[in-house]
Amino acid sequence: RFTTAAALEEPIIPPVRVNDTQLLINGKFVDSALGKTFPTLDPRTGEVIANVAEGDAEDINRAVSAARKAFDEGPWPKMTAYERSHVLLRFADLVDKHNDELAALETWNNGKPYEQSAKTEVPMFARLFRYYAGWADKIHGLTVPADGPYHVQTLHEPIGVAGQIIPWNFPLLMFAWKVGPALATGNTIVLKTAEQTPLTALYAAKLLHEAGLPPGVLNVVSGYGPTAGAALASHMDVDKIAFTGSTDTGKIVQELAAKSNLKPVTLELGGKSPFIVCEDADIDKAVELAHFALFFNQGQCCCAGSRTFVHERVYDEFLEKAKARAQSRTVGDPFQTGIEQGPQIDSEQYQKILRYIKSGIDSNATLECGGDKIGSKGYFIQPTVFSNVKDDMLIAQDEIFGPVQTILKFKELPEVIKRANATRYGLAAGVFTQNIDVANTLTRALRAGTVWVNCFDVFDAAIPFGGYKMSGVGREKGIYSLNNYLQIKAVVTALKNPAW
Ligand code: TXE
Repeated sequence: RFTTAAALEEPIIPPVRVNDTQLLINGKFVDSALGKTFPTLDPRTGEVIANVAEGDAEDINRAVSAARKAFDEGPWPKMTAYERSHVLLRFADLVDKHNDELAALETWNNGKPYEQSAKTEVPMFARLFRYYAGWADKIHGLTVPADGPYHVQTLHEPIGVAGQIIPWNFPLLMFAWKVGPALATGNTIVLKTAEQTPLTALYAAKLLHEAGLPPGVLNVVSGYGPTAGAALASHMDVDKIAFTGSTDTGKIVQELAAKSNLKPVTLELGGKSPFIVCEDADIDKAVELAHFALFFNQGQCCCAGSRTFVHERVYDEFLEKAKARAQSRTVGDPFQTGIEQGPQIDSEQYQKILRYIKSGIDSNATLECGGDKIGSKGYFIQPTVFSNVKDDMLIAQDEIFGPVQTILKFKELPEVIKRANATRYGLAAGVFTQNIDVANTLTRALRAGTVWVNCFDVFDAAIPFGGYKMSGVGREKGIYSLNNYLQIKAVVTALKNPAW
């Protein structure tokens, strides 16, 4: 039931207005230093939504100076933790109030279904800030017993100016994963948004200032990676860099950080996550969740369950149902109700996905359904399922980042463990079984930062997320994310009268 190409010719007018936008530096919207702009596009049509100021190295310099001043002179790190927590809570209330505008902007700029933006992602965005608001006044060090007449304590201090570079697949949620912990721990920030999706971060940052964030604490620079992004990663006055994006760019960011001031780096990168369906699994549930694990967000998830391993005894039944489910997926204008899948983000990703589909066909995987684009406008792709996929095919090795499910057959547990782990990635895994021993074996054997058992894509604010191997460095969300933004200072004081 694909929306007809004709229906896509007349896109629904989004329920929100956008003006041309500027950079947010030191609490003010300003033009870029060179006066450059770039168009931000509607992925439904490829047409321009607005022109956005394009930040470059000089704008990063201005933003870093503002963040530096706000850190060194305050008031942010010097405010009480309770006051900082309050700003984040007030912001979350404003997000609730502006839920529909934020959701409309997110969908317009990214192409994800409006219902997903409005009912899941914007509420989750507010939830994340409430979660981090809760941490702000609960961060403290230890008293440490030492050999000798010393009083030893640790102070958990903010690290300073955090540089953050985010991608386009979840513009608001990536903002929250980065900005939330950095603000809760008292840091100041320069955030570089993805060139495809600059709009919601600017709007959210404006609301943060309305909630009482002092100027200079959060600066948002729209712009491209090799210019603005690289300037941020290599800046000598940035104390920490956090990045989400491709593994290749993650390597560049880490190199730039090392070659400049050796700033610590956290990276959240690509994946090729296995989704393992054992012979005793509840097949209908496994089919539905394997479908969700791959097709959610147009397949543009770093943790997508993109290698569906199915036990040979249930393979035929699973395949038939997975194909039927993909064929019933509703694709169309993301502003229309009941739509499960909108367009891919941009022409580059769209072409990349179509090339992978061709590679699957050329390497003799069986194309069960889909396999083509939809319409001539925008970046819509049919939900596609390949069966008979072998481990050495490119579609089983590379991150496709699109609506393409690849189904592989397995026979035995040790075999599937070995094959599931035979990847340079290690972000996530899904396990479907009703046997507790099989589940326990798999959860321990799989080399991945998250293993979901009989569920997938459960993203609570408190659950840490991050990758093994080339899927990344460090963890975001949860208690672990706070450490990314803290320095630990040991204070050792000699005791005059140790006996007391
Ligand atoms: O990623 P990039 P792209 C994967 C996915 C996708 C592929 C390419 O497989 O198909 O990456 O996507 C900034 N210095 N993921 O090209 O380039 C860039 O401006 C500093 C997985 O969009 O990694 C943007 O803000 N920064 C992923 C951010 O990096 C640079 C989400 C991500 O862009 C830079 C997105 C440079 N030299 C894509 N070059 C996930 N883990 O969720 C680019 N950037």
